[in-house]
Amino acid sequence: MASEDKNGAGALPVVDLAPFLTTGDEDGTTAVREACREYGFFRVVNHGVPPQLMARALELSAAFFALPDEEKAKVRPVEGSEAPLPAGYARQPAHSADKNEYLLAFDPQLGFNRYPSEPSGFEGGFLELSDVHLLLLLLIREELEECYVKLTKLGVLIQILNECMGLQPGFLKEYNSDRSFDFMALLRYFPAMADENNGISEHQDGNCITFVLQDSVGGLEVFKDGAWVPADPVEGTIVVNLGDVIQVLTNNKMKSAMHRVVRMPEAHRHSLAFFFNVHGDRWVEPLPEFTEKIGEAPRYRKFLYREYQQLRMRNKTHPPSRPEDVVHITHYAICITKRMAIDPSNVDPHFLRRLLSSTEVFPEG
Ligand SMILES: O=C(O)CCC(=O)C(=O)O
Repeated sequence: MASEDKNGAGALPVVDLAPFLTTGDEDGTTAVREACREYGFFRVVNHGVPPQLMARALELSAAFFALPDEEKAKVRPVEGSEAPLPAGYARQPAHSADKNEYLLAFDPQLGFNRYPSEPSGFEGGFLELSDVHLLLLLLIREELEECYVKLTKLGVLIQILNECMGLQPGFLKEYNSDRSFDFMALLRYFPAMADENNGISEHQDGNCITFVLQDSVGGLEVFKDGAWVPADPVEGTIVVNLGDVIQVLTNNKMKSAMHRVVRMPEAHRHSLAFFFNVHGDRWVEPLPEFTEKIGEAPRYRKFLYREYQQLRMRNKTHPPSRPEDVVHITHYAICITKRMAIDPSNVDPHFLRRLLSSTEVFPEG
């Protein structure tokens, strides 16, 4: 069973993966199904990623972001790289509502990743950095790559989801067998200002499932039943949320969870998000199990994952000035026009806003 957090630290359901990871036990499936129905967000324990490794990855990330800007600039993405998204360091544009900086990394075997090397001045011994800081930098590649490998393994959750969705055994594993579009983002959020505290605006992730590691600062929030619920840090646990691909495949039976990050006063927050994706050449559309086989109309037209991922990245690198120009999954929504009485007080305002900003509207049938 999915249990609730007992310490009041963010009321996310907690799923113990030990039974599933050790024996392939059904319990994992039941707990995930309950958690997905409730929130689309849950916390996993006994997930196979050693807590010490998680802590070190976050420390190293903090050490990286604490480097002077000119050092971070040395690992900016390489122009013309064939990485699915720009691998390396970036900072949100000044006019973006989001106030954070990040480092994107792909599967280490693909050779796209950029890591800091010796800071300038190393040879001359004129470093302003502490020895601890230097040591962390020398370890960063190895530790982050180990973390990447472990988080990729946690992608086994896709098999639990397959079961929860009632699909043919092995369907999602086969559909989603290529790992070259997965990526990991190290994030640093700046301290809140007196009058402004947005870290990442409310959004749903565009991928399949996301795994989030966070330091002790807090600020991640999940939208549920019309309110923002904190997903506070709990040491050693990983927060998991469903993304748009699962929402589309299930024709909205499972929801891509709405979330945001609020910045805290006087503290930088560090997190590490691993985005378990599908390959860019995959077509994504509602599966027959959630449409024709149950007599329901598809709520999305089919799209190539690569296209959606690029559009989403553009939201980040070139944030549109009008909120209605930000691309969400509603970009592919088929608007089912039925005459119905809507009580505005019962409509989720986020859903309504996205629906109205959808650029493609199709009549039913
Ligand atoms: O920093 C976090 O906790 C979440 C990050 C996130 O939502 C994102 O990168 O899409």
